[in-house]
Amino acid sequence: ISSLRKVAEDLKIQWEEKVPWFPKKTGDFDKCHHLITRFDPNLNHDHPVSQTPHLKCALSLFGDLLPRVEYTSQEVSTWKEIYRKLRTLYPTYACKEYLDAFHQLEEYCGYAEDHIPQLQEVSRFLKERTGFQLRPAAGLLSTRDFLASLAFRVFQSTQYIRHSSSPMHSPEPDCCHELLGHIPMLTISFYFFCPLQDIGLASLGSCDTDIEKLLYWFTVEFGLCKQNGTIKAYGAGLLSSYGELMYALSSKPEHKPFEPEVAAIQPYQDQAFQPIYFVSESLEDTKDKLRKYIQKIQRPSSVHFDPFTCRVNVLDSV
Ligand code: TIH
Ligand code: FE2
Repeated sequence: ISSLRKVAEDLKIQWEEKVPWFPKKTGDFDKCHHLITRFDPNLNHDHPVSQTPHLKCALSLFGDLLPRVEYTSQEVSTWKEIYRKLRTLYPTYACKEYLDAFHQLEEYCGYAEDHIPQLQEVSRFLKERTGFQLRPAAGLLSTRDFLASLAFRVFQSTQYIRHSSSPMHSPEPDCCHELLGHIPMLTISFYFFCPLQDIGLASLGSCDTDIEKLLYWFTVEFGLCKQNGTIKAYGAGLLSSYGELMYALSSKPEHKPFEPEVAAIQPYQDQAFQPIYFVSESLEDTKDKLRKYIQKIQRPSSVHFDPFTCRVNVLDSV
């Protein structure tokens, strides 16, 4: 028996050496907030990350404990400018599901041009709709840390706002991007609830190259789809940037049909607009292709999310 125990011990050690660490419960997220800083906040004072007061977020906080932020009147006016402009564009540029969700948020969740919704009120609304919860993030997270939280239906969101000099586009996420880009899509259960969590589960313990191929960028962030014969946006990175939204749906960039294998290896341009966008036949088409693609990915082990305990269980090692 002791030699069997030794074999099991050795196998466990081998597995742990090969498979990168990943969170098994939401309390583990305190180890999942590695930031990617492309600009040095000390040198670049215009960059949103340099606006430190909002960055001191208390970790481990969820739901009703999410910290509230007092936005300055200048910040609210930046929000207002972005909100007004995007609101006029959505009927033409956003997919129908987004538009419906956005109107619901205006009606039931305090979305308005004079008010930057607090993560706390939005998280409560989301939890009722799709079981997603928000957690504050201090900036652009590593893809690994960001995707890991999706496995638990937790969406890590920034709370600070972009600088007033660049309302039409921000190279990194800010609260306009989270609230206007992601949140409406996160309320649509039939579409995003499953594929998004599947992407998260597929990321757990995967190597860096596989993580980059999980299709996140050209669907969740920059996805386009056809609706009634025209192309509409469903990607959050487009729906929060009026500069890129108008550009993506103009004739300037290249539009390619959405094929997971092709989109998965397309490099994501992290400083400017994308030169290429992928267009699916419909939102259903995106969802089906995405799920099939994710299911085919070889994983180091199978993982299962237990909704009662909110834990991820590792089922076996391949
Ligand atoms: N470019 C988006 C915006 O201006 O709202 C923000 C980001 C999307 C994806 C990465 S950063
Ligand atoms: Fe995003």
